[in-house]
Amino acid sequence: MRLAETLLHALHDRGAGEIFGIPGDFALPFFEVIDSSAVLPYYTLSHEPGVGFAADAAARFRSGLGVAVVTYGAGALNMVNPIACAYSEKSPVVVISGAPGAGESKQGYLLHHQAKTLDSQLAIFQEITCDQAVLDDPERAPGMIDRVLGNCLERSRPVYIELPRDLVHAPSEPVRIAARPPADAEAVAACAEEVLEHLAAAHKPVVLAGVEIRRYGLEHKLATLGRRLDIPIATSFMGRGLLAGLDCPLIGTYLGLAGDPVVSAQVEDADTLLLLGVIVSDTNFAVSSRQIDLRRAIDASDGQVRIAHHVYPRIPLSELLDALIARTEPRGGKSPRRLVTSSPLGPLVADHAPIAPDDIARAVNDLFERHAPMPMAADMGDCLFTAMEMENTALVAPGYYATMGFGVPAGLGLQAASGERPLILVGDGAFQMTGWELGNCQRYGWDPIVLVFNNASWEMLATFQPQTPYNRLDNWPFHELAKHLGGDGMRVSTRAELASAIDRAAATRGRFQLIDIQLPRGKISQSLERFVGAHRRLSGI
Ligand code: TPW
Ligand code: MG
Repeated sequence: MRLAETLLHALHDRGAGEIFGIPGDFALPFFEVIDSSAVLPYYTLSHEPGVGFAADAAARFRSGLGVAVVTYGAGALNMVNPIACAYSEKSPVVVISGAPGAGESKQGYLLHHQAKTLDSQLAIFQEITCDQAVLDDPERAPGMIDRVLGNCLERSRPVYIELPRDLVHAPSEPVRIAARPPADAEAVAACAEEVLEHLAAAHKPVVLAGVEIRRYGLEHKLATLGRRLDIPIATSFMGRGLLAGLDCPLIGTYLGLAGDPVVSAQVEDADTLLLLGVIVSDTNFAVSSRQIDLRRAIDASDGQVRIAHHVYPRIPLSELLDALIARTEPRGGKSPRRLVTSSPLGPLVADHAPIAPDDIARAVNDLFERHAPMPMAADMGDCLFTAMEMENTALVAPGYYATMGFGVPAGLGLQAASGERPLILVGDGAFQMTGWELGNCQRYGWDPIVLVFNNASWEMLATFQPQTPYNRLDNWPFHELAKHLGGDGMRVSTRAELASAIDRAAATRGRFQLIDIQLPRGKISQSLERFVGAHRRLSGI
């Protein structure tokens, strides 16, 4: 086998489903093997940030590996922001960068795409990946690939692999997946028993579920545990979309003062809060009305469990859930609590009034009711806060790292990975960053529905500083651009136009459907309104 094939088969055997990439001369030999070996399908996009976001969304959707292949320097360094996002939001993306060959690097002159030294790129990615391998020795390469991919999945963080272009065809052994040391069963049992003791002693326990539940494919296990314990489950902001469609006592998404007050009160009043795979970040907790005392919480994340002042190391979340389920009894009948929200929006009124962001949530909820729910990708901006008012369905979004530019390429990654038609929510500012990637849909037959929240503004920022000129944008005609990119575009300004455009988009398959939704400047969703208000009050901005 050639080294490149060894790598491709290892990715496939570890569950990768496709590759996203952009070639360059240092990556061309590898691309040639990607194409001719046909081990994994591949999709090229237009700009490396899109490649990184698409691979990240595929990883999030699949609860497994996403793969991004780029060239050295100009290509790989263009992915620093998406991979930093994947690192902080725990998405297992494998970055594979072509690299100069061993001979070239010894010639003594600077090579194109070289930043400072030939190892600068590796050093930069060391900061934003959990493991790295430079495959400069075909004999050691299979072992390194196994270690790196194993760590990627175990830690659910990105990894970095550099493939020198002169070794792509070097003969190599296949990767043998080495057994990893199992967790200490006694430690897992002791930990599970202590968790159950705390829950049994509590009067008002609540489970807060975070992204690791999705990353490790544990939604069904959590639903089972939730039914058995009959403890209310809220998701974190990042965990929105978890448990969609499963029977369990889900109460909604916790967002402190910015969220549903019923859910916030329940989480903040809990006498024992069990955090399962939650990224404890300011987007969730800095907007709490009462500071949650994390010392009174049980925090299972990053492969360990912290209870008050002691830590059980090396407790994988999956094994903890197994141990908890094994120590609880099934309950008869359906789960007693259902998803509750204190302020259901109700259906869209299709009149001639201008559109507000909440109307978009109403229109989407109506669509999901008529058709099945669709997987969603949201960008940063009011579109993400509006998504909190939409039905709980599979959602990928940068809720913690909060980078713009995620939505459109992530939606493409969702469609490639799931085969389902996604719904993309994106602001006009974010669309200006990566919206062009829609031009790649026609080649691959992707047909997302794209809702552009077009307020001609960086509105989230304008909300903090309403008087300043620099947060105002021009009103770009995105609907007109759509047809040149191979899709259909519609511009809507009233609620009646929005309703009929969504119907038309849903009925038209095979081409992406972009709806340029004209929103008055200054009109934001209920969720963002509360979020900004809470931030102002608590941070003094
Ligand atoms: C890569 C900072 C956070 S929100 C925002 C900016 C510039 C405005 C978003 O405008 P958009 O949405 O997309 O029109 P909306 O609803 O607010 O009008 N650069 C990056 N990421 C972030 N988060 C910023 C800047 C920012
Ligand atoms: Mg905007």
